[in-house]
This record gives sequence, structure tokens and C-alpha cells, in this order.
Amino acid sequence: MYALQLLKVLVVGASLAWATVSETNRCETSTCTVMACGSPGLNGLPGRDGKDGAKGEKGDPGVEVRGQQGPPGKAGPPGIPGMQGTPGIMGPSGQKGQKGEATAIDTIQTQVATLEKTIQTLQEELRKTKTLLLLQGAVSVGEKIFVSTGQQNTFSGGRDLCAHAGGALASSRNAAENRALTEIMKKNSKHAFLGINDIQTEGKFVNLNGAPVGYTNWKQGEPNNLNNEDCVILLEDQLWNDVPCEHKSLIICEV
Ligand SMILES: [Ca+2]
Ligand SMILES: [Ca+2]
Repeated sequence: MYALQLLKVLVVGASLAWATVSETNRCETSTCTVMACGSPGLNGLPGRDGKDGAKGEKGDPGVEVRGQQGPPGKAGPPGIPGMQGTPGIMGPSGQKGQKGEATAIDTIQTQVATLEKTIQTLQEELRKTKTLLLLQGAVSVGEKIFVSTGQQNTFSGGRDLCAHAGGALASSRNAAENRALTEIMKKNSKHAFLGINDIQTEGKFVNLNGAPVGYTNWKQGEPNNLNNEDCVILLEDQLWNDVPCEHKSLIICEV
């Protein structure tokens, strides 16, 4: 028995020795080179900080390359509408203004009164002038006043004379005017030109403004256009006769 136990001890010891040798061999073929493999040691304390290194040389300034501006970005989303403010407090009422309409009416009434006074003055002056003209041989018919200087002239000369005076060579628009012109003619004992002619179109008598003649009082057999007669004179019996425009006759103007 004792021998048997001794044998077991030897076997176990041999096994342990063999295991130790095998472990040593595995380390030598892998990472362990000098130290025998065993349990890893604890980390040592960190070493002291090293000294600062020498100052480096200054680098070359780089060339700045600026890129082109990119396209504008997309519009952002609309903002949130602001909140409506609270209404302000109404201020005190202002002073009551003047009555505009009443002032305007007063001004207009004043202007009208001034105009009425001016019209009255003009009417009085017109009445005096008209009286003076009538005393000098003028004849009033309706709104017209016929007046003559007693001078004779051609048709164109008389037309220009009356126009220069602010009137027109007289013409008969109706029987009353024709009688009034005849009255002036008799006072001057001269045939008078009428402000009508057929210079533009033979046989078509027109007023100075070009309008066709409405009222006429031709002597029998007239107008005969004898030797190209394009102007008209008033005879003593209120009748008309066409005569050459170059003849000189009494000039009566109407205003
Ligand atoms: Ca004629
Ligand atoms: Ca004639």
C-alpha cells in the first residue's frame, strides 16, 4: 500500500512538472521572449511631463482663394401673422369749425351784388351811347343798330371799314331791318351796299359769314348779273339790285 501511494505521488508530480514545461514552451513560441509568462503586473505611475520643444519656424502665408457667390437660397416659409393690436383710445373732440357753406354763400352774394352794380353801370353807358348814335342818324331795330358815316366805298372797302370798327357791313335779315336801312339811305341820298354777295358761286347769295341769304327783296328783273354783278345795293323803294362790287356806294355798318 505504501508503495502504491508513493507511486501515485510520483505520477502526480510528474504530471505537474510536465504541465509547467508545456506552459513555458507555449509562451516562448508566442509573445513572451525574455520574461517568463506569469500573471500580468500592475501599471506603473505616469511619468513626468517632458520639456517644451523648440519654437517652430513661421509658416508661409497661404493664398486665399475666394469662391464665387452661390445662387440665392429658396424663399423661406411665410411668417406668422402678427397679432392685431388693441384699438387706441379716441381722443377728445376738436373745436367746432366755422360754417363753410354760409361763408361761401356770403362770398357769392357779395360777388353777385358787385356784378349787378357793374351791369347797371354798363347798361347806363350803353343807353347814353345809343342815344348819341341815334342823334347822329343811327337807327335801332331790335337788337341791331345801323349807323353810317355818310361815306361811300367799294364793297370790300366798306366791309373792312365796318369790321375795323367792331361791327359788320349791314344786311337786311327781315323787312323791318330793310326799312331801317332804307331810312338811312334816304337821309344820305345814296344807294347803300348790303352785306351779301354771290362772289363765290354765281347766283347763290350768301351773308358775310357764308350762310345762305334767307330774306330777299329783289327789284323785278334782278339779280341779272349784268357784266358780272356780284354785290347788292339797296334802292330808294327798299328793293335790291346786284351791281359790280367795285362800284362805290354808301357804307352802313351794323353793331
Ligand atoms: Ca352775280
Ligand atoms: Ca343788276
